Amino acid sequence: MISSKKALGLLFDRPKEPIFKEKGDEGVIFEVPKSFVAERFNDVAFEVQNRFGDNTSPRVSVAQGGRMPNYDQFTKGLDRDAPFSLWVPRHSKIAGKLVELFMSQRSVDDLLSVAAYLRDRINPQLFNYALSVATLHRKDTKGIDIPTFVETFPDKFMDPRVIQQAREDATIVPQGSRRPIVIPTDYTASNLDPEHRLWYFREDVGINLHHWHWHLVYPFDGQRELVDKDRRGEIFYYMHQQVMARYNAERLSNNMAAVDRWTDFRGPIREGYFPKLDTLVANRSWPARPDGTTPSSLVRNADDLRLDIGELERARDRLLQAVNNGFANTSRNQRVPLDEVNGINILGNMVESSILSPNREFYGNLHNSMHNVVAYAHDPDHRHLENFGVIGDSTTAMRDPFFYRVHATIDDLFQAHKTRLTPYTAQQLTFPGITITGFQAQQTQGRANVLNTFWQQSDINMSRGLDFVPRGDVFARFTHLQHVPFTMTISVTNNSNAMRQGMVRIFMAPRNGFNGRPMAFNEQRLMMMETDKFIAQLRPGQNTINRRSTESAVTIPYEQTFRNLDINRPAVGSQREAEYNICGCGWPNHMLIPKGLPNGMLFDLFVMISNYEEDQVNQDLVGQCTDAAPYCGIRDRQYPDRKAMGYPFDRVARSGVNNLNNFLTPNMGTREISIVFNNRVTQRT
Ligand code: CUO
Repeated sequence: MISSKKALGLLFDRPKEPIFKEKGDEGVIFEVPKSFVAERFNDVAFEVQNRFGDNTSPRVSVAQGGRMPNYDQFTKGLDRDAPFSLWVPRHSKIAGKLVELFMSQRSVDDLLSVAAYLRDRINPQLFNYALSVATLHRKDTKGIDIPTFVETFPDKFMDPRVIQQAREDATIVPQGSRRPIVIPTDYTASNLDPEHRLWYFREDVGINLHHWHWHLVYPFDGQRELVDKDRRGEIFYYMHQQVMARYNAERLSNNMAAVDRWTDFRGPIREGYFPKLDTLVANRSWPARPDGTTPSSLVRNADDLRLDIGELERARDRLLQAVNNGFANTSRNQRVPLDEVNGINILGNMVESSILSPNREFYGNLHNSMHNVVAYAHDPDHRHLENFGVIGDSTTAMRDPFFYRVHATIDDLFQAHKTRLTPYTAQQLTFPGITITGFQAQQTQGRANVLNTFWQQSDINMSRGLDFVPRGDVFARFTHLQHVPFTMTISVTNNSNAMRQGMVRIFMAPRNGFNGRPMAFNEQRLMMMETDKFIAQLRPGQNTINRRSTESAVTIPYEQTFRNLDINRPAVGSQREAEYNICGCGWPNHMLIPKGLPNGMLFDLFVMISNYEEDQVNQDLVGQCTDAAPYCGIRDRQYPDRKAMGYPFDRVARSGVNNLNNFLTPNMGTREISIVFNNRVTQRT
């Protein structure tokens, strides 16, 4: 018999296969009451179970229990085979209710019972989302294996031809003879589309997984205790701001212009996108958006979605007005100051918007509505019965070039607020007694301060998402950017007589801007990509800190992004195991640094050591998922840094500072580095 906790994790496996079909690689049999089996399988369920399971198959017995819901009432309006997105208001309401139902179960056994009952009756993506959110937030479900989304819904990440071939191989080719199926690298467009140069960023499986996971951790609607996380509005701003900084660095690496904000909500959208994805669940292709599509107001009764373009304009203007006033107004007309400490967090909740917005009626729902208007631009009144495009779903949104224009506009609003704040003084930035005397980055081989990037091919096991075909590994091989690992060495003098603790903050940004000239501070600060942050002990006198790129606090390693749960798996029952299974949010390490240029591209690497006593948040982190805190925060805990996210680059420079060098105080250092792109493909070993 296997535990209820393990069984819960298995409910994610092969989302369309019925509950009575064996689950997971071990072929676990769910023994469920007859009433759990969907009606159409009533006559065959137990015969099928006998056929597949033998006496040695592990079993889990699921009894009737828990609060059995009136699910068919609240899931009305989302068919089992429809695409699901949190940004469709009706869907997010349904999801909120389902999460609440899962959260309200009194025990893991009750949750298992309710989930097993519902699994074959409701939309599989809705089920996956709600059960993921519930297992991430319940105290008694820590450590449950939630398979990576790319394994259970591979259709959201890759060319349908790969999935078709995987099905064929799984059925025909014996296990030992299967070869990885290569996902083509340039299948969504040709070089005639200049935006296609960035396919490796937009269509990167790891980046899209990170984004999906981030939105799973930070719901904007539903129960208040799930939404109201420490600084959630600020982290919405910061994670997406960092995506923009990184995307712009990639654009520079491809000799492209900066992302253009979306300012005319009524004009044609220059950038088209043809995703070439199928939805396995809905048996439809994801809709495309031809170049020059003009967005219109949405009147989609089937989705309960009515949205005027004018609402976008009003929301943007009102938000900007609040920023310029320095306060927002609640629905009772009370002023909420947008100050240095809480302003960005409140504004983040207003812009997205989340239920924490001080006045959702007045300030609207700008971010989610922008996604929706673009997502339905090809069929705003549903006359063609088409669904949302990829930008309408957090799992796929980052594939669309227009995603970045939406977020450039959003970030502009946040920066309008940040620009109003008093610049940090040199005194605020200094850590008395601490001086950086040297700083460099070095690969194991080669010249100091030269970093190399190249292509790498890695494999993802798709077997958990290939419903209705025989079990066994089937790998898809995808190509992604990679870099040679490197080590940063920081030399620090501690001139005090005591041990000091420092918070080491590392960033990098391109040296030259889009006009080819060295950037002024206020331009370059927006392109600063956080690459690491960690605590260092500083003895009196000279100190040398070595830090490897694989240790970056911003990123998670490949195995964690793709949740290959069998590799590097910590010992059963160990503390690490509990953490290992649940940490899925985090920028993929293979995208830590930008691509650079074949002849080298100059970047400024930056380090600052601030006083950890001032930055520290006192909290117990034992057993928590702390792997990628800068972009993802820490589960159930406060953001582990008192400073504003993005510090010290979140504000404009003090007067007299016009470039990075003038900005430096003794506890900071910079180093010019070059990133060289090598156009070769290697395979992950
Ligand atoms: Cu993550 Cu627009 O928020 O996508």
